[in-house]
Amino acid sequence: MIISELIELTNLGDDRGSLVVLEHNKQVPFNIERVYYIYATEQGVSRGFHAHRELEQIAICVKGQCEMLLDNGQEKQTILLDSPTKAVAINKMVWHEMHNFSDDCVLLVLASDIYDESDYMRNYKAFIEAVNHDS
Ligand code: T46
Repeated sequence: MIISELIELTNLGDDRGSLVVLEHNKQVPFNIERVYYIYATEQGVSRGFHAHRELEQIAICVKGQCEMLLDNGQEKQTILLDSPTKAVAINKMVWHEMHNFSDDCVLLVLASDIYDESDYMRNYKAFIEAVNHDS
């Protein structure tokens, strides 16, 4: 099952190099309220392990690579982000984990809202109960 389609971004580069754009209402289906990036992840470290109640996000490895595991409570999907032209949407109520970061990985995330810890579901059992209750 596909939980989230890989988004192929267009490289607008030329003989000077590469340029990729992410724009509201084009590649990004929400107003971008926050941007953050994860880098220098230690070998063997995995991150994430939560779902968001309302937040919508788009993630891109602008350098290096990592794997994004998506879990909607019924199915799991792993997406390899290994190019600055590949993006994945992390939709609300999708449990996500990031694994196998390369040493040089820079994971850029665009988010639909400012940081709010109360939007996080960090308990997997509670997440499963919530998605099964809503379906
Ligand atoms: C997500 C995945 C893809 C803030 O204070 N503000 C922020 O905007 C963010 C993103 C984090 N923080 C604080 C909260 C924690 O004390 O930074 C610390 C590390 O955050 P966290 O453990 O949630 O990091 P990850 O890598 O597990 O998850 C992050 C995002 O938090 C999360 O929303 O979807 O990346």
